[in-house]
Amino acid sequence: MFASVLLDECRKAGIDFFTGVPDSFLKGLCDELYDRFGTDGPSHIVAHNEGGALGLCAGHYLATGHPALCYMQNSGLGNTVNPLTSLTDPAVYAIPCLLVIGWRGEPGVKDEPQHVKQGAVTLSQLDLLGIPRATLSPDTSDDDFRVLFGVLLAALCEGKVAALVVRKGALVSDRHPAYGNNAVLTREEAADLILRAASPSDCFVSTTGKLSREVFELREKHGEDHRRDFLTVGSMGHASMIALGVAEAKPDRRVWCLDGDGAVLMHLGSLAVIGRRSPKNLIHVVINNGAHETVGGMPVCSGALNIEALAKAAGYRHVLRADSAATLQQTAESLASLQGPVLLEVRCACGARKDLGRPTTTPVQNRDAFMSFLNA
Ligand SMILES: Cc1ncc(C[n+]2csc(CCOP(=O)(O)OP(=O)(O)O)c2C)c(N)n1
Repeated sequence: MFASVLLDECRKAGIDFFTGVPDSFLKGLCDELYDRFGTDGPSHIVAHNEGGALGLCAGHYLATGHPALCYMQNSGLGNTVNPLTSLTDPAVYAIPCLLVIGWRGEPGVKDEPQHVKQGAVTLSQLDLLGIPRATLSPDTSDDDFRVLFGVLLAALCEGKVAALVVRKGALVSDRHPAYGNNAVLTREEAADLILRAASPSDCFVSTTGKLSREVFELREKHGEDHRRDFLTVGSMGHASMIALGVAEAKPDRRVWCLDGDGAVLMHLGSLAVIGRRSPKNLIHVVINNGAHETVGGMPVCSGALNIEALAKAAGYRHVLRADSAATLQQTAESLASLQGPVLLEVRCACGARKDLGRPTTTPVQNRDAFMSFLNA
C-alpha cells in the first residue's frame, strides 16, 4: 500500500503530527513524510530515540487533543516500554497515539540475527502491554486497510495507544527524496583509514548498521581475521558504553568505538559518563553523515548538531575533526600520542556501496573471538 493512503487517512482522522526514528521497512512512510513536511517543521520531527518520540506525541496530544503518529522499527519498542507503561497507558494518563512499527525478524521471514528475537516477540509484547494492533501486509488493499485503520482509531478514541505492524514491503511510496550532504569522504574509506591507523593490539567496538558491515568486509579485504572487532549489530546507541566497559576492565589496551551520529544522539548521556570516567585508553570516533543512512538516509534530528562542543562539555580530553582522507589519515596517526578520552568526528558523505555484504560469522562467534583476543 502507498504510504500516502495512510497519511491521507490520518489527516481525515485529525492525526496531524508525526515523529519517530526511521526504519528500512518504513522507508516509504519516511520518504513521504520528508517530502511533505521536511524533518524539522511543526508537523514532523525525527526524534533521537523512540521513547523520546512517544513523549513528543504525548505533549502534542496534551496541547491539541489530537493523537499523533509515532513510527519506529520494532527494535525501538524497547525504548518505548517505559513511557508506554507509565505515561500513555490507560491506567496512568490514557494518552492515545498511533504506533507504526516495522516488523523486522517476522517469524518465517529470513532476517539478520539481531532481529530474530525481537521479531518473534513483537506481537506478544504489544499484547502484554494491552496495545490493540493490526498488521499491514503487502497484499492488504486500500479498502481493507481502511477497515483496519477504523478499528485502530476506535481504540485511540478510548484513550489507548494502538499499533499498525508493518510487514516487509507493505508500505511503499512513489516519492524518492534525495538525501545527502556535500561531504566527499565515504564512511567505508574513513573506516579503512582508522583500522589501518590502529596498532595491532588495539580493539574496536563498532555501531549498529552499515558501519559494522563495512568493518567486517574491510578485514576480509585486507586478509585479516575479525577477532579485534566487536560488531554491535543490534542495540543501537550502546556501542560507546560497550567500549567504555571494555576500556575500564582492560586499561592497558586501547579501545576504539566506531559510532554513528544517529547512534550517538540516541543515547547522548553516554558522552557524559565517558567524560566523567575519563578512560585514557578510549578513542570515540563518530562518523557524522547527518543521516540514518543504514535505514534509508533520512536526516538525523539535527544536521547541525555540534558533536565537538558536546564532547568538550562532557569532559573528553581531546576533541578532533576530519573531513577528508588526508586530514583523517593525519589525525588518526596523531592519536597514538594522545591520552583519552578522545572524540574524533569524521564528516562523511551519505551513502554506501550497493554490494555491501553482511558478517558471515554469527554474533556468538564474534563474541568468543573478541573475548579470546582481549584475554590473550
Ligand atoms: C533502537 C533502534 N531503533 C532504530 C533502529 C534502526 N536503525 C538501524 S541503523 C539506524 C541508523 C543509524 O544511524 P547512524 O548511527 O547515524 O549511522 P549511519 O547508518 O548513518 O551510518 C537505524 C535507525 C535500530 N536498529 N534500533
